[in-house]
Amino acid sequence: MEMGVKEQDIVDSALQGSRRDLSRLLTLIESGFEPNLSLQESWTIGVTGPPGAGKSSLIGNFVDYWSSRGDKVAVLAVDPSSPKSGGALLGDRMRMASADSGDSVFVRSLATRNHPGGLSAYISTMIDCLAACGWNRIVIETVGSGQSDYRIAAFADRILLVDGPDRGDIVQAEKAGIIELADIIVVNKSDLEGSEQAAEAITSSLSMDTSPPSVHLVCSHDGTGIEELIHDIENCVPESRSGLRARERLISAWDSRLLNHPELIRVIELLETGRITLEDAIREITLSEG
Ligand SMILES: Nc1nc2c(ncn2[C@@H]2O[C@H](COP(=O)(O)OP(=O)(O)OP(=O)(O)O)[C@@H](O)[C@H]2O)c(=O)[nH]1
Ligand SMILES: [Mg+2]
Repeated sequence: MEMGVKEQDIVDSALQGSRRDLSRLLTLIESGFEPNLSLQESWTIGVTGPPGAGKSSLIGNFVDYWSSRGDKVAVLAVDPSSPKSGGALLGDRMRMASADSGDSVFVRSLATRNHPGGLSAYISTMIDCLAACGWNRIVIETVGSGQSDYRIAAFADRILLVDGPDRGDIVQAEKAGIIELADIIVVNKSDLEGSEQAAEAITSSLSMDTSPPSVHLVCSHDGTGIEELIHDIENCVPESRSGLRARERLISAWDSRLLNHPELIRVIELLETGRITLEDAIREITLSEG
């Protein structure tokens, strides 16, 4: 999309701190708009894990900590599965924080359903945009209900995997290969039975790794272990897993390109009816690349 006068006004206003125009700008980006921004260094963390593990609650803790320290925290919540605990919870925090510490929290929900190839085409631009607008802590919350969901977390420079005391959750994460991507693993709900065993099981399953992620047992309800966790997050070296993350970003972008390809339906039909081979199909797609 070409940048028109109206778009430029929105960009300028967002850069000057208008939250409303920042929201509008993110909506424009979702529809393919690429603003001309001077690149800013960004600080990003992806928070992923199974539905209900406590990602939003944990992020709420981070928001309180960072905003009270004077940081500006932006949260991109991808497909919050429970609007009540996700969006609303952070919404409450946002109101709370803005009451006593100014406009220091910005929360935006993003739905993948309108984007067949996922959000990978937009997420980097959104991050750049938030950073340019002065948000110095950018959190991406994604529900890990499938590999491509987890994968979006790889667009952040640090990855936090959140789990509950239920061993089944971590097995799911293992299968999706997210454990290798995680810089830090959090077992939340330490107030519940089984959480300690879950943390131990995870730690021992990682003992063969050369640089295993650290494992934290926390309770986002009463704050147990949160400060140590934040300390670890702050000291996390983003370079250590950058190769793995680059790989995931590439796969996301590739998937997205394929799923949005104008010839995709035609090529699938040809495949379906046996008129071309899989090799031909790939050639068709790559040759007709615009
Ligand atoms: N007992 C206990 N419950 C918790 C804790 N943290 C969160 N919960 C509860 O777990 C439920 C899910 O919490 P959320 O923070 O919404 O979890 P989530 O991972 O963001 O969930 P989705 O975004 O829907 O995938 C809520 O009912 C929380 O109150 C905790 O430390 N202890
Ligand atoms: Mg949530």
